[in-house]
Amino acid sequence: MKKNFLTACLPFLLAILALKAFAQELPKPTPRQLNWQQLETNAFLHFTVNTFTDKEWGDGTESPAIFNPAKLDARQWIKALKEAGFKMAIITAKHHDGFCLWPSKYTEHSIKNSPYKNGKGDIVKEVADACKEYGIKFGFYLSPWDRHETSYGTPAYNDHYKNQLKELLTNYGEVSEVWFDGAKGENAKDMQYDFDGYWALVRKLQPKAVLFSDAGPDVRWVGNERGNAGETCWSTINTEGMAPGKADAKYLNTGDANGKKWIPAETDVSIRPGWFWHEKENDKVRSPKNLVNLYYQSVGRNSLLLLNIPPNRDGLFAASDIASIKAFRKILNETFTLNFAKGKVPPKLTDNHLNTYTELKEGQSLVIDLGKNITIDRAMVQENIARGQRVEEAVLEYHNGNDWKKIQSFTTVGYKRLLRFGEVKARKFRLTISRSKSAVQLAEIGFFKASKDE
Ligand code: FUL
Repeated sequence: MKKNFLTACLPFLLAILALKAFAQELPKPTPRQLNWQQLETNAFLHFTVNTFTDKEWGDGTESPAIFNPAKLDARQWIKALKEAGFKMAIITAKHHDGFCLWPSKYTEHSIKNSPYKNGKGDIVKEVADACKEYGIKFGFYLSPWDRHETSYGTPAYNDHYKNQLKELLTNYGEVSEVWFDGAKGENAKDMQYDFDGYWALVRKLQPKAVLFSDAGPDVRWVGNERGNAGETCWSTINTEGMAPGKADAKYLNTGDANGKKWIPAETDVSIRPGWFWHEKENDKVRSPKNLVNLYYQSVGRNSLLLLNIPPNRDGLFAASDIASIKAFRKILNETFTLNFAKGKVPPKLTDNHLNTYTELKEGQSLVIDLGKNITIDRAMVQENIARGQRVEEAVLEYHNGNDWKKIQSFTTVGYKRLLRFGEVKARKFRLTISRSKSAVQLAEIGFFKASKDE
């Protein structure tokens, strides 16, 4: 009798166990999200009629005749980006003013009615070709909000938008990211965008491209335009009730430890106060040091830095902007090339591969003995995010000969956590996982001394 009862219960017990295991499964990135995250620094290119009218938002009444970047050289932009270590360039193919940088068949409000190359130009193509030539990825921004198009505000606009999307997805080779801006202004407030339809089109025509909008589907907004990812930054969120233009910026900034979807944060910020080039902002270009700070606040907090460098009226990057991004990369290289942990920890922890890792359970520590006293002021920790994000809290300490002393405690790690602290001279360091969702897959660890220019 007793045996029969147990036999009868067994399938239920197994089902409960299986359900529990399923419930604890952590969200994980898709291969395209995983590749995207590891790019670390991408570039935004804001360029349209605004560059010539000195505005940030055009109203759609601008004449294409004003758009004449006579010396335009997209190779100059992309070469500078490549040399400064950027991995992708995203061009504003159409901003809110509706002016198209490519000769779209579906509107007259484009470069084809501009003096630029006598109406025969195609700046999207010039950028895509330059990206191919220099070996960086290509993406585009196509503003859903359109202040010029007459069908805007009616269901027909969705077809118009999809037609334009299709042109961009089919005529320019591989596309790695499509940016769907949530900004939507006063004209036709009740315009219902068919985002599901837009996204399905990208999936069909460019399956490797990640889709950005406020709350995903692949990549989310970081919640501000100051270049500041949350001190705690989860790659997971819940998206119920959110849509482009309707998302809680604070929530997006930190993500959600209990989020069910993997949608990492992208930190978009401009090298100048505005997104577009303005003469009066020529002396307000962020310094290399300032850009390095942005890197720590974005990449160093489990996000990706999308830095905007706006071409000027000649159609060139200003020399000041190029100098700044180059010096920025030089500082990063100087700081991060020599990892003092290399050779002192299992090789898999310094091999630059996320999928080779050491497991650390909650409460466990890794002691790193550098063999002699070394002065450091930067540290790096990375998780194998292919299996989800697990660290909730951790602490880095050094041994002063008698005791362990705290350097810094921190929360999330995810793809990368960078720590900055005053110089510490020690031989032994200790990383402890104080709290974690499940056993942490520690992929990389690094100890560095910052470049003197930082
Ligand atoms: C915002 C836009 O309104 C700005 O002009 C800029 O394009 C920025 C990246 O997104 O929503």
